Amino acid sequence: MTESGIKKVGNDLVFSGVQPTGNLHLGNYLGAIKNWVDFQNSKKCIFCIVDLHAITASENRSKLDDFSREVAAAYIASGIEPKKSTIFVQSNITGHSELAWILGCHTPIGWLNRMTQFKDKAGKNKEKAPLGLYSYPVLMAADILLYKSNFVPVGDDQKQHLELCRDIAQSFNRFYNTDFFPIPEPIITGSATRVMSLKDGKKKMSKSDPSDQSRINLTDSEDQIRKKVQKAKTDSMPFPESKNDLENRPEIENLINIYSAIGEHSSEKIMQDYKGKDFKNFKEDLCDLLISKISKISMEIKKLLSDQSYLNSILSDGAKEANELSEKNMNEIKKIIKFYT
Ligand code: AQP
Repeated sequence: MTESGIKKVGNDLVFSGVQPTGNLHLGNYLGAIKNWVDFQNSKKCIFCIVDLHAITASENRSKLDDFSREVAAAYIASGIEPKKSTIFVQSNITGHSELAWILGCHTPIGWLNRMTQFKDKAGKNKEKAPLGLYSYPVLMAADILLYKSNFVPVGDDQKQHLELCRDIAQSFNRFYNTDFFPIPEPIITGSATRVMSLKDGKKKMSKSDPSDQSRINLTDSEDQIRKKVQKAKTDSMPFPESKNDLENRPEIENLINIYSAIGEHSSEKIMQDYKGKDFKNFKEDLCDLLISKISKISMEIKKLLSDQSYLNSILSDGAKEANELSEKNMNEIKKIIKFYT
């Protein structure tokens, strides 16, 4: 049984993904990729590059092949080992879109209408938003359920989509009176599950923010990291001493959370260490920490990107592995539905 008391089926399998939309940032790393690494030694892991999701926004529809290799390089540079984990590009496996259609038939429109990411991304132009953006969470459910995944490590922004995925899996299982799909558990861990913009602590750090100053990219140079952290918004109040002092200070809380996640110290310890000092000291130490972690990743990404044939071979092997499992599961799903074969 799982924590939620639901019977566990599936292979103890971990699944997650990132869109190939360029500029992977500290939020993607701390909220997602960093947390994937530890699973590799104990569970079967599948890490996807979700290009079908990327094309839901017109501005992301270019350089998908280069950006896919960039994400693969970022995975490997962050510690994902192709020998232990399956790394592949979503559009290489037809099962994702096939299952998305099937699951869409088990998803009431009312459930999709509650999705806040669609509301945020479509904005006032809802009528002109593409159907793909609206049904994005159904495709995400298909990504996860196609492999009968049990655990999905993601950032906090994906929590609602994961809850929907669980509802969709249960809706299918109930309708066909089966326990075929596991009910996947979201894994949202670490002290930086939602990294915020360096310029506005109420906004999520995001690739699509027009200001590059709002985020630390995994490919930023030491100099860029230093400048961005030094310019990151703070305030004129003293360094906080306890959690109570963080109230209404989202920018400070964000920087402390980043320090905590990168340096692996509790936020309480950080506040004790810096109380009474000014933000300059804290920011200098934060820069050193970030540079020691991110620069290594950044250098490794550059090295990997200079060997495209290596990256292509990882993605081709990964697609073969993913396809084997996808075909097996799709055949069983078709039998459950009683499609003519
Ligand atoms: N700011 C964040 N803090 C913590 N985790 C984050 N993630 C994204 N932003 C943060 C996590 O990264 C994984 C992959 O995300 P994605 O590439 O699929 O796209 P996203 O969540 O839409 O990321 P962006 O940067 O905000 O992209 P745009 O600007 O294109 O919408 C997910 O696990 C996500 O939770």
